[in-house]
Amino acid sequence: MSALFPALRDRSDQPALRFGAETLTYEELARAAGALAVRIMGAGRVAVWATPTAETAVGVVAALLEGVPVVPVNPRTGARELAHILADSAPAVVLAGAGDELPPGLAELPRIDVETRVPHFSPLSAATAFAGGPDDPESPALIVYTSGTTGPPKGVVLSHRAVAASLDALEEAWKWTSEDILVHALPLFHVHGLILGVLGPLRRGGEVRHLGTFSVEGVAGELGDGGGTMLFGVPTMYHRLAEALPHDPALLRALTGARLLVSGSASLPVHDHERITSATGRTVIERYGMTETLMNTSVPVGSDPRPGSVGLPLRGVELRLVEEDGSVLTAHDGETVGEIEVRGPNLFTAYLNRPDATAAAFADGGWFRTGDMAVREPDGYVRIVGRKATDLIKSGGYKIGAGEIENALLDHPEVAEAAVTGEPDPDLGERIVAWVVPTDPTKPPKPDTLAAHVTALLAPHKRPREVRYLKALPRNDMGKILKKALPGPPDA
Ligand code: MCA
Ligand code: AMP
Repeated sequence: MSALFPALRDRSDQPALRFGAETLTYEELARAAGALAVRIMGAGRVAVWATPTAETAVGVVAALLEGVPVVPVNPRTGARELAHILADSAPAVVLAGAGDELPPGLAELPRIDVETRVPHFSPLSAATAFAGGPDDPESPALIVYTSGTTGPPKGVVLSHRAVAASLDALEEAWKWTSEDILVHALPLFHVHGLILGVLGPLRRGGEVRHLGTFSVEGVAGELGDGGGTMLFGVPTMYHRLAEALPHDPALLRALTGARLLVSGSASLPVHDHERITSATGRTVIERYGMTETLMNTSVPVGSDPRPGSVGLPLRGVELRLVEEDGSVLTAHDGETVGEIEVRGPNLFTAYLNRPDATAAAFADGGWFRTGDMAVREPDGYVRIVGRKATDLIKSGGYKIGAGEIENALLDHPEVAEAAVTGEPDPDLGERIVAWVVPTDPTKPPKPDTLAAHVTALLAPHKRPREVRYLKALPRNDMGKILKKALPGPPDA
């Protein structure tokens, strides 16, 4: 197939990556990634300790050049989640920054410290960097873990074909060029931050500037006058920007001066859209994607503002709405709700080691069932109205399964029964609420104790933000927990 990052061949001194004070030009990236690619030659899979650093970007690019599948690992991952990912994906090597301390499980693997400063090409590293990746577009590029309603996260196998197709469809929808400088602060172990946010600019031959962690000041400093032309963020980030806008003239200038503001991973509330547009005159463009499908739809650049809409299917993506019984909805009436199914070159290959789950995810004809419920407007625009599974929570743009948190809570000795729900939250979209029946009702576990317990086993973003105590969970005759019968929030 054609190279994923053709700009590496130009050996230019154009900036490719900037993480804080560290900048790598395309020439420097080609040298660093080429040298590393040679060192991982023949490795089955590599885990990348996905800190928000240039080392992560170099590690991932090297593996893609060499055709070695990458498993990005959340550097805040808890012990149980990490053990599952390692057992499931069986990486041969871990790539990390020189100073990174790795947790048990990863620390025992053969390790290569990623070097970002490599002064010369060797003949082999140059050949690898310029060859640009495996011949077979179906080769696995990345395995990204994503939560389901129950059980541990599933590894989504994404091919070189899927990555290239999705990024190229966005080139068209967003008029994305090598002139663009993308600013973001997204984590690098998911599709949004890593594939769109790092591989996207590199495929275009443009630049990515990563802020390390999200802050309003960081965004204000890098966009507009700072040179950044595009901003990618989850709705929680745009909500925080909307909150700050009325008293932050630097932010106002920055957002007004950017070419493109893109939100995704969850729906951006209309109120936040409106606050940003009325202050800046700019429209935030929403796009809709999923780990399994990469990007499906986007509001095209230059179209009229459509708050609440995720736009039109991207080039090459077929999208339909289906009813519960599988029949296809033909009405584009803005009212009839159906489940979104998609088909196209952007789709994943399989769930790793899970042929059952892979088969269940597809309807006849290769249509992937997204689980997202939507309507289509008469002009074809898609509006997402909800999700099929109530046990999937989107908090801060992260997808989190209620079941994995319930299992973690039940492992705490002071918890006798547990249920987890998502409740509306103005900042996070949804916040995780744990309903707990204490083992000893006179000594219930403290909320912080349970949050720390879930953080240690799973990840900080999966921790309950609130804990409510009950004498018993509502259950039906079969003993199944009736989440709908749980009382509302105290002030509801
Ligand atoms: C808090 N912290 C803790 C604990 N509590 N650490 C350990 N133990 C605890 N008990 C730390 C955190 O590690 C973090 O540190 C800080 O406190 C705040 O953490 P948190 O509360 O999680 O932050 P937040 O305010 O909730 O974060 C908001 C956020 C974040 C920045 C918007 O949710 C985020 O980055 N979301 C992006 C999600 C995303 O990329 N999703 C894409 C997947 P520190 O301050 O040092 O960080 S969806 C996708 O890919 C599809 C394809 C799509 O469509 O895009
Ligand atoms: P993930 O599994 O983490 O890749 O998250 C994918 C899910 O995020 C989708 O199935 C949607 O539910 C949600 N999502 C992504 N982008 C949007 C958006 N722009 N509007 C609403 N939901 C979105």
